[in-house]
Amino acid sequence: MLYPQSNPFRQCVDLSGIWDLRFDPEGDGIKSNWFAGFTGGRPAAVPASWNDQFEDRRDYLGNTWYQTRFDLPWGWDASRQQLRVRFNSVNYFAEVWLNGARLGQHEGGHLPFEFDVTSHVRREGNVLVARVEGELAPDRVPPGNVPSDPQHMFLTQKENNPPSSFDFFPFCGIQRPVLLYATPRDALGDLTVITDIAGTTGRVRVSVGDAGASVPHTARFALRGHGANILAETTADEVEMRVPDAALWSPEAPNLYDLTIELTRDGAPYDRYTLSIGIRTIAIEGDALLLNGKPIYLKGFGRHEDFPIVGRGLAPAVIVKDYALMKWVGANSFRTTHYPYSEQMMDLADRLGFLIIDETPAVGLFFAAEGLARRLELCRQYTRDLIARDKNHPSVIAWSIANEPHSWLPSAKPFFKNLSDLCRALDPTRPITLATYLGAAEESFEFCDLMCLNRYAGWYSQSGKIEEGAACLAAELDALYQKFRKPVILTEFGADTIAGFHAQPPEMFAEEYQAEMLTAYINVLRSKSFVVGEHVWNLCDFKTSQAVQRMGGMNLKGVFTRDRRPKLAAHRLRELWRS
Ligand code: BDP
Repeated sequence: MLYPQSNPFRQCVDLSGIWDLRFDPEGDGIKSNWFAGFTGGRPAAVPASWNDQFEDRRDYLGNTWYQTRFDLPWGWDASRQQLRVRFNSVNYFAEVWLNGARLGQHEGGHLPFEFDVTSHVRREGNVLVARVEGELAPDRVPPGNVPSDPQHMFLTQKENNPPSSFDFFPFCGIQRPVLLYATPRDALGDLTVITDIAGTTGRVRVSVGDAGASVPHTARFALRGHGANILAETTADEVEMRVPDAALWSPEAPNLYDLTIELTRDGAPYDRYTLSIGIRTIAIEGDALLLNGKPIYLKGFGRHEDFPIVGRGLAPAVIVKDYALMKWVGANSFRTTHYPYSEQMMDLADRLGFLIIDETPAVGLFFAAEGLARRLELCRQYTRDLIARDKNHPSVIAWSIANEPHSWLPSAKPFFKNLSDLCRALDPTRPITLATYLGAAEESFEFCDLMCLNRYAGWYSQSGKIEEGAACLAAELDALYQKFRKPVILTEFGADTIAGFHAQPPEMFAEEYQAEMLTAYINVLRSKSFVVGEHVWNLCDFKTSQAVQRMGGMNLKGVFTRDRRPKLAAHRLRELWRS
């Protein structure tokens, strides 16, 4: 799936702005034909979650209608172009109409979907309407409103408001831009780029998907950058380009090349697309994670797309700031906890040299029989869509197929075998992982190349006892490695911390406690040769459901506050990671 772009053959406009929004708790919209256009809406920002824009609907997750109007830009022509509307992310469910005609529906937040509108669009006065809802249900992914018994999960969800089975606020709405875009008929539909290194030569294999299916065409390729200008041409669907003395991509030198592909018919170009690519390899050998054949150690964070007022809405300035903060601390990586991040976040990782463990929205999964087939089908859809969207990013070094599944029932294992088989078939070039709290009891590590462990000894257990917590961690890491003999990343560890609260000797919730706990953990991790990375939970404080352990509806494990001010731990990590 190619991100829309503008060039002499393609055009794209962003429909973001102030839309009309109407809450519909009684479900009146369909019978009142709101899909053809409605009145009485209130102004609402797109992209943004709706929850924190208004005073009256913070916890409301139900039926909600959005509407905007647009005219086709000058020169666009539905009789010779293909026009589409693309939603980059709507949480959780969307049903969409254009000028009263139903375009379709989509389930699952955080991944893009689009509709061909060529036959519905008018030159002027188009009305685009979406019904959106984010109700929490056991057969959705991520699930919510899950019964609290051992068949389902371990902790009761009823004590959370809203009752999610995950620890972040279930923000709803059109959370990333909505794009209207035009391509030529028979346009290039997809590109897959796989890179390899032979000595000092970079090998770039490009396959073309869906190009000009109905007409004969020739594809011309140009790979440019770092002094290279390599050209190739083919009528087949694949080409390999060789780059002598390639400038490899790495966190220290995130070198990118521009790959331009042009489709021609009878010698004349009719479509063009340019993609930034990085030449690099990623592999696991023994206990090591290798980037470009050399061992690499991950230092970084789990994070959330979360900011006051916009909720989970795309906020480009926050993305830029978060990268600046991560660089300042000395991080080189992060995991997209617990759902795919925006395309803009991914593009900047390529440019700035961050390594990403790219996670699907499969958080809080449980394996009781009811709804299981549906949850698996959704996870398969997310895996396919995530790989289709992110496969060409050099920054993506692994796929995470779940976070903290409640996987003690026997049905968990076939579930993850199924998902990891799918993932490997779609992308044999990247390691597969999942993040667990079960430790060595996580049977599905059998299907993974890398093991991600989340640990809070010294916080939820061994509370107030940092040294005992660290000893516990050391023993668990050893047990895990003994059982599976695969490299480990500690993908979560941390402590809730109230900025400005101090205690000496360190006490839970004080800035000193967080700094000391992270330090003790890092000392343990550095003593284990099979550990290949450490991701602190979390980069920033973030909003979650209200619960007794979540003061002010916040998870306070950030080393920065929600408005991005450093706690003591940020300075401590900076010392540890930059030295
Ligand atoms: C882990 C989850 C993460 C939570 C974290 C915590 O993976 O989403 O926010 O614990 O409790 O279990 O802070």
